[in-house]
Amino acid sequence: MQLSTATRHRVPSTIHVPTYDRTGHAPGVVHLGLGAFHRAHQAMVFDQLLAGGDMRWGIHGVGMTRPDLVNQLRAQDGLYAVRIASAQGVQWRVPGALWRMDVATTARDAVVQAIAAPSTRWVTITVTEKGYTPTLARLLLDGLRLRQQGGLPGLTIASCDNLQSNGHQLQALVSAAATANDADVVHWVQAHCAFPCSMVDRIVPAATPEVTAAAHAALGLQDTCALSTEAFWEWVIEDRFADPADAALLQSAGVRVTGDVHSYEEAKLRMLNGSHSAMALMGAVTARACIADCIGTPHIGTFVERLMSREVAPHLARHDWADYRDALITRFGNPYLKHSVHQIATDSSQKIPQRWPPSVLGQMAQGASFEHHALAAAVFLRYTLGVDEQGEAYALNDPQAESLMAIGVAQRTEPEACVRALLARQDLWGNALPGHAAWTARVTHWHQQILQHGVDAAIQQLLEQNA
Ligand code: CS2
Repeated sequence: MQLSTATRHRVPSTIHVPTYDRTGHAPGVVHLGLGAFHRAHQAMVFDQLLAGGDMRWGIHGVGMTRPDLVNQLRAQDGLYAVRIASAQGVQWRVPGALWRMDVATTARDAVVQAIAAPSTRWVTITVTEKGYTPTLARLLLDGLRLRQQGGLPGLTIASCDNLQSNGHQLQALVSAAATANDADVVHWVQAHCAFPCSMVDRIVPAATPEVTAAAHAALGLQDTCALSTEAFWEWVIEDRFADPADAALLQSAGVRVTGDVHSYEEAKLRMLNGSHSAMALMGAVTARACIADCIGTPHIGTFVERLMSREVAPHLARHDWADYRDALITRFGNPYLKHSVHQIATDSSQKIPQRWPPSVLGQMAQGASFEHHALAAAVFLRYTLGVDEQGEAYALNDPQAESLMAIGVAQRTEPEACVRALLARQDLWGNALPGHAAWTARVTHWHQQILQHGVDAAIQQLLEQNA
């Protein structure tokens, strides 16, 4: 028997399930990018608001391309279990905020209509770094045009992806996609809609069969959509809403509403996500499956601690970085998460630009060492070979996979030319790093060490030299 509205009363009473009416109201939120993250993060915040009696936070969840998850969620009436695990213990919860589901590619009109629905107040977006395309902007513009024509109120449109100044980037994308015919909509959007920047944080790995089996055991019901996450979560959002009263509501559910999202975004992208990318690439090349395996390896753990303390922290506006760093190291080690290194290495070409270059440039400006980042960049080049140090092949899952592999393929015979070719790419490193002599020299050095002695030996050498 499967989890659904009809069976939810069978869930053991120790597990929290929604008791509010999930069908009598129209959704107030359209979420674009219905993946694991949203379901274990924002959907749980909205679940709290619904449980408190404010029925405006039901979600119309939109998968951008793939129908499988949407179909599975529909079969369960939008219900799924979340395992929340930390050193303090393990707890399951079934959030109830997901009320409708669609796929943007096959039901585009339904999504446009949802954006234009009178009940809709928010659009939240997690489409990943590579999802910020004119297609996304067009989808929003078409929905917003209908709202304007219908004389409806504006929306809060919140980008929640791991991009610096994500709200500004989204707003710029929408304006850039507008044609001469859209002039009136763009004007209306500027006057009535809000694009707050926001930083969202919770580690939510793609579900594994272990999680599905654990959900079955805990619920006594099958749940093909179950997820596993950590107890920690954070959502920091700029105080810029179409309806200013939302600030207090979100705060009541534990969201931090502030005028200064920037310092949180910056710390998260460079400390958490920057370390994640470094560990993911190291793990992929050394055949370590999960982030917990990486951080639990003493020399990788020390490398990550020093990367954050010595090369990232000096350039952060967030002063409590030492506590943040220590909390991150504990979070990375969470044994329940089984966060696959290959999942995080996915789309590295889209992630590295936000995560590493700002710290490298910060170090250069102070005449300080950027050895840890240089080694990470060298591991990235080694990763493009598509085969780990045990000889096992893996796929590069990246929009730039082809061009990266074309650069990396000759690295054993022409290592220096390959380093130069990789470091020349402005799409990865920005304008200032390509051609930088000392940066190129240090990446070349670590790349040689990696090819000759392996990633682990290179890391150990770095730690000894910079003790
Ligand atoms: C990860 C993030 O896959 C990745 O690139 O670094 O998904 C990370 O787990 C989240 O940003 C944590 O909030």
